[in-house]
Amino acid sequence: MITPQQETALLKKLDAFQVEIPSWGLANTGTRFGKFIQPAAASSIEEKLSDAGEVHKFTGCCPTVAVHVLWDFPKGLESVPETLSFAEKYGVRIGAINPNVFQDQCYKYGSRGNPAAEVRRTALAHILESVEIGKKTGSRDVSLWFADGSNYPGTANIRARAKWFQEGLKETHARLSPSQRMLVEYKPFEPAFYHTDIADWGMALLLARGAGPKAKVLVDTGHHYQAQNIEQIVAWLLAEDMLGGFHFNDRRYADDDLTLGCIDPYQVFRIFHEIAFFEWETGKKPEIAYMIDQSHNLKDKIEETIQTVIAAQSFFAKAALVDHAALAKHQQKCALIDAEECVKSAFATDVRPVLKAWRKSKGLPEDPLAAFRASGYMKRITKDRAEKNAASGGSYA
Ligand code: RM4
Ligand code: MN
Ligand code: MN
Repeated sequence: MITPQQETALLKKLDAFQVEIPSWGLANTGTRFGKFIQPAAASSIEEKLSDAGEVHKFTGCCPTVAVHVLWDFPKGLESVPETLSFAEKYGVRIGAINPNVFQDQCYKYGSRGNPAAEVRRTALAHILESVEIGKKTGSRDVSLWFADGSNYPGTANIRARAKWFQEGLKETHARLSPSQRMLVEYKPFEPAFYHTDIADWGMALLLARGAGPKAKVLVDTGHHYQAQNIEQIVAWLLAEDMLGGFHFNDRRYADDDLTLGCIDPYQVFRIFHEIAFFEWETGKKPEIAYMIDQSHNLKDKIEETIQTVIAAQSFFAKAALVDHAALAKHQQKCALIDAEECVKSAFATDVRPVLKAWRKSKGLPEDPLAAFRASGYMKRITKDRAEKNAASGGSYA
């Protein structure tokens, strides 16, 4: 049961909770074996921002859209004014800028970790252009993920590559404006299968620290080995003032990019709990970018995005309900059952009525998914985009 006081506090907290959606989650994606084409998928930045605008319109908590430079700014800096005008037209803002140093042929053996200095320079130039794009779009974060690594033992100089990364990240940091940050993402494997240059949070943390004070670590929930305790990583990063943000998704096996909380809802709750507990205990309010990074290749993309945003809001709300003062006492006394029950009862609380109340107070539909379905938007874009999408083909051949 949620008390009226808890409800008032929660409504206020929800006002400050925002989720950033990825432009690439609205486009056609697939697996290693082929792309699955959906007739309504977005294939231009205008369509992606239009779809993102719908998600924001119905959920009220997704004002920003993360973008991938090569996919969304094909002409780099030159594409900025047009993109900004689309964002304005569809009622969203441009969020994290994601450079792409993994797609071009020159990156076959790596980008910033490539033994060829020329390729490293090409990668850095693209990242620096992304920083400039971020200045023009008014984005706070440049979000860096590197596919770099090697497939066979003995084929790469791991230490030399780490040094090249350190240098590149320092140079990137030097170009940030006072309002910009850079986020360093890690991933244990894929596409590289023997070693990945930035494989875990320790490596990301060292690189971010070495780069400068505006560099933080980005935790993609799908980028961990099976048994890893993600909320412990989150707790450590918070304590070190190094948690910059998340890429939310869920997985069963590897980096599956499934809907947040679809496999392990308690995991998402535990992450939010560590953050809420930290904030309560320290009185600090770290700047955390809550972003989604999913591949909506089977479900309808806009609907899955709405579903994800609501999931994020509800785990956030459940974690906010933990009685922190009581929990601290139970922990101090090692009252294990009481401490555990304190956390679990918050997880078990049905927060849907509060989320509905919050939406109502904002003039939003109480059921965003149903309202989106009733809006006719899907029908319209399916008609407009089906032909172009059908022609795009799903084969990698
Ligand atoms: C990676 C990583 C990055 C994302 C790319 C597309 O696995 O999660 O954040 O930008 O996929
Ligand atoms: Mn990611
Ligand atoms: Mn990933």
